[in-house]
Formats: sequence, C-alpha cells, structure tokens
Amino acid sequence: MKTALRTAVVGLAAAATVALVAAPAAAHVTITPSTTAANAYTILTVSVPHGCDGSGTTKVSIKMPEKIIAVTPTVNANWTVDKVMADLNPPVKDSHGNEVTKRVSEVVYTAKTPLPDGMRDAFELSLKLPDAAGETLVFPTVQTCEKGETPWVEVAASGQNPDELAHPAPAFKLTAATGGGHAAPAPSTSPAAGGSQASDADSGSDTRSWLALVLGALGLIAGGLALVRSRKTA
Ligand SMILES: [Cu+2]
Repeated sequence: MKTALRTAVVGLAAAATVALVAAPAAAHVTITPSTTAANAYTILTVSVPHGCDGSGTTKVSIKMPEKIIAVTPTVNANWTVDKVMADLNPPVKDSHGNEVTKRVSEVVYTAKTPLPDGMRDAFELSLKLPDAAGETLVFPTVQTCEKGETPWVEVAASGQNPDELAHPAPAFKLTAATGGGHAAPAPSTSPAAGGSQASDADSGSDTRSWLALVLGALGLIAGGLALVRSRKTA
C-alpha cells in the first residue's frame, strides 16, 4: 500500500513538472487577429515574447501574404517602423474605387534600443483581410537580435501539428465573412476563434497551466494523506 501511494505521488509530481516545462514552447512570435472574418477589417497583434537564444531583439520583419494590399502599422515608442512596398501587377481597385498599383509586402520594426530577452513587446497592424474564407494566411517573420536571428518561417505540412515546428511562421485561417462594414475594428483583446497557430498556442498554454495546477494539487493531497497514514501506523 505504502509503495503504491509513493509511486502515485512521484507519478503525479513528474506529470506536473512535464506540464510546467512544456508551457514555454508555446510562447513564440505569434499573430493574434481581432477577427479572422474574410473581407473584414482586423487588428493583428504581433507578439515578441523572447529574444534569440537569450540575445535581445533589434529588428522584426513581418512579410505580408500576397492577398493583403494595404497595412496601417501602429507606432510603438521603442521602435521605428517602415513599410516595404511592392508593385501590384495588375493593379487593383480599393474600396473607394481608386486604382492601387503598390502593395505593402513587409512591415519592419527596428528597435531604438534592443528589447532584452525576458521582456515582451507587441505590434498592432490594421488591415483588411482578403475575401478568401477557409484560406490560411501565413506571415513569415524574421526576428533579428544582437547576436544572430530567428526566422519564424516554417509552415506545417497538411495534417502536421504546427506545435511540432521549431520556428512556426505566424498564421491563421480565414473564417466566413460576416458582412462587417468599413468601420475600424476594436483593438484585439483576446485570441480570435479560428486562428490556427496564433490562438491554439495561447489556449494550449492555458490548458497546460491549469493541468499543472490540478496535478500539483493532487500531488499535495496524496502526499498529505500518506503523511497522516504513516503517522497513524507509527
Ligand atoms: Cu518561443
């Protein structure tokens, strides 16, 4: 009986540790859209939760999917921001009927002072999502650091779990259009439904934290019981 209990306690403690250790992996450079509805205006929050293997971040370059034409980056006092333009061939018409010949192909945030590892920063991009429900938008992002860089550009093969990738490219899937108007979207407060690598990552770590908590509590109870029992028999 005693050994069975001890094994249970050790097992629970080990499981709790695994759950805790696994949690950090989810904190990669990610994108959280305020909405994923096709053809809607959205705010994308690009999160940078750590550096490159301990080195501080000096630049973050976010490539835009082909179907995204215009982007309005939010300024951030710690960084300068540039839009890299590319020719649109053929040109397209914007929602006001004007001809657009160039698109924003990349947004580059450059740090005024390096963002230390262990500190987080985030950028918000306002844009209109393409009218392509069901399509996954991928934002290959290169994080440059004082030492080295991390290319968040890996895309999961179909059926592959993005969490298996070492450096997944931020991405999310477009959902059905909601017929939303031209009004500016509310800033992102929570991970939107349907975001693939973005929102799954967040919910995964919450679940893991809860799991670790529950397992930890169970471990404590089992330990306490063992103690009481051992006192009784002594
Ligand atoms: Cu990470």
